[in-house]
Amino acid sequence: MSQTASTIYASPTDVATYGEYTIKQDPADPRPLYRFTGRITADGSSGYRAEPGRYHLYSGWFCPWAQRVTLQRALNGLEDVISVSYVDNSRDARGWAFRETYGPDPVNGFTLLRDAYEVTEPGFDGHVSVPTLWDRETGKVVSNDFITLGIDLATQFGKWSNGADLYPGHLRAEIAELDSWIGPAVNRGAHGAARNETARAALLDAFATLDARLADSSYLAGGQLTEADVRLWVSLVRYRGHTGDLAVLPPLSDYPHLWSYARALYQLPAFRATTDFATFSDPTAVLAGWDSEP
Ligand SMILES: N[C@@H](CCC(=O)N[C@@H](CS)C(=O)NCC(=O)O)C(=O)O
Repeated sequence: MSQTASTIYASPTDVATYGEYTIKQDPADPRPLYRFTGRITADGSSGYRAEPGRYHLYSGWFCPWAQRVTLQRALNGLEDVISVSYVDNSRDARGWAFRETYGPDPVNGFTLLRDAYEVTEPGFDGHVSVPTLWDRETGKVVSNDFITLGIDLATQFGKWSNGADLYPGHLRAEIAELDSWIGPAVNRGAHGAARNETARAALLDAFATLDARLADSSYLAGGQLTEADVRLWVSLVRYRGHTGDLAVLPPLSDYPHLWSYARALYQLPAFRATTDFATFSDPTAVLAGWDSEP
């Protein structure tokens, strides 16, 4: 029997009826709001063995944290190993939902991403976020922890991957060191930088440091493409387009080495395939600039 649109799609986003999406932490409830931290391992010792066809990634085109994982998947050539689908770009209190924009949930037929969490933990009241990794075998959410998801995709699927090593052992300490300042200043800081002077100063200071670092290197660590570049790039591509007021935020082209680095990465198929500028909130974030020769 064929399903009708109303059974496979959520009704349109309707904040007037449902309200805004919010998370309220109950002070008496000590459980983390991001509760799903399962790890995938090549040998299966974690309970989640790396296997083709077993996992599904719920993603969102707009989301930098989700793009880290879709980028890892593409850079490792795992498109046929881990399936992916995309939630709609807007939400109300029901959270992320499947709508006509990107099609239905191909695995479970859920209309709301929340349903995946509810099946996994009845009564779940924490964050319903992308990225979310689903396990077809146990019928549960494995993880919505973007850091470990990215690392597990990069390191545990070697048997099926194209051999790219984005998280090499000898560069992990350096990648962590980069994360310790790029994380707060850029990945988490960019969002408030238009409104908050301290955040803006930290962001622009990080851009200046990155610009100097990239003056004679095409990549952030070890002279090769790594997880550090993935983490930075997903925020760079959304800078101004997704995070702010163009009047107070200087264009990336003010940082010529950083800008050239960002555009060079955009020339790579995995970066292009996982980016959709149309899903960023500001239409003036013009693709043309990104598409010009670095
Ligand atoms: N904030 C998350 C990262 C993922 C994230 O924030 N995703 C956003 C979309 S860009 C989301 O789904 N937010 C809903 C929520 O966190 O409840 C974390 O720290 O683990």
